[in-house]
Amino acid sequence: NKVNVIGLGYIGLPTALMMAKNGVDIVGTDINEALISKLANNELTFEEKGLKELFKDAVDEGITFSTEYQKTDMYIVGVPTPYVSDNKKLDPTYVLTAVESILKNCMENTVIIIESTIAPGTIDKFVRPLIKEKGFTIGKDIHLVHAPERIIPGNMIYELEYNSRTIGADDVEVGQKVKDIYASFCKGEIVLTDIRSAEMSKVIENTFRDVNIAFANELAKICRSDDMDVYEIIRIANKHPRVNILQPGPGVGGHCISVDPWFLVGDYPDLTNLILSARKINDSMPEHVLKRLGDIMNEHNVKDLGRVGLYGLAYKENVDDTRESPTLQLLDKMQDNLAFGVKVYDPFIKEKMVENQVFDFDEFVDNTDIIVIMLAHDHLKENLGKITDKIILDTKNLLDPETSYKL
Ligand code: SAJ
Repeated sequence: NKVNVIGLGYIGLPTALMMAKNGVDIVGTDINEALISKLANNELTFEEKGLKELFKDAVDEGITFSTEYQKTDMYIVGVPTPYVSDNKKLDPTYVLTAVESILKNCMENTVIIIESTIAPGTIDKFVRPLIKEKGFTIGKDIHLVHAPERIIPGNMIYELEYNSRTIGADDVEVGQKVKDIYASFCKGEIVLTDIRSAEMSKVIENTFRDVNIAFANELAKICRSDDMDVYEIIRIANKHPRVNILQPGPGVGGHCISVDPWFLVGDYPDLTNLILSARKINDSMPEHVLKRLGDIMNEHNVKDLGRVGLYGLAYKENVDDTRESPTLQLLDKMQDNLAFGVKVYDPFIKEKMVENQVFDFDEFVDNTDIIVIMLAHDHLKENLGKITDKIILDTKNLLDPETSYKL
């Protein structure tokens, strides 16, 4: 049977391609006409290791793309799940719009699989009432499944194939049927559970990482306050068989780790002291970088922010996604505190997003005295020789401590 994948962004597209490559009959649907015409012209919409090859294989296997929802009995929904900026609660609009459109098109006995990350309870609170309101019976006309994605940008294709997955379903038989489809490409363990457990486990996975990064970031601040080398200290502590501290950095970006913990804080405000603190620590890192930069500018008597360059605009290494990027957060803070003019360069970002963005690396280097390494893209590792004579604030511990300032 045919599967209609709804939403062809960072998650929906690789998933659709991977399924198609492995023999599932797939139509990818997105309401964005420009995106569909690009895909139909064999053009990709973002960069990701191995995506081009996978795309070619999927096209050879017959994947098609459309702006229309298909008439079928299985849908996978991978649409954005943003949060409302003031209360940080999930905004389920895109998911609900997709489900509503499915209901207008679907055949009998339809399975709707939601892959988008959603706040625990979203299916009970929003999706079930919508389906009932439209006159369908859940468990008879419509079967609901939550199969949250787990792939990491930068290594998505590999992780699609090898990660374990969770399938939350109301009905074990339906869960098993969906599991068989995912097993067409997924070599990891596929765990069957109920929908709420699937929602919650996905959100706590990202929360776990956020809390652990916050621990590393707090250590960086403690060590800075007393002039200790946090990287050396973490390296030594991690020799302990049960200690595995993550790396401090200029902030936590991306649309997952910096967002999902808020769903828990929003719904359980009295029970989330640790999770809220972690969010605050990670969100404070751009400010910490800014303070470090101010100190370094004073020390070297650099007064003109126009001579400062930020290397990196994406949210992390070797991706072209800028959502919740620490550099964007830093620039926001700068506008409040200091005169503007700082230069920004990122080899992955080819369109203008911020003031004073430079598109040529040599030009960026030639016009700056202080460079803040916000990201350690492979591109920078290959070009380190070009920045050796600069004053460098290295938030990613790429360089020798003798030749650079650290967080
Ligand atoms: N970061 C640090 N220090 C670290 C590790 C990461 O500061 O030691 C920063 C990164 O620079 C970045 C942010 O954290 O700004 C998040 O990056 P990430 O690589 O940890 O994770 P994401 O957001 O790209 O992907 C996460 C993954 N979740 C987990 O590892 C638990 C991925 O598996 C999920 O599929 C994805 O969220 C998602 O879509 O939910």
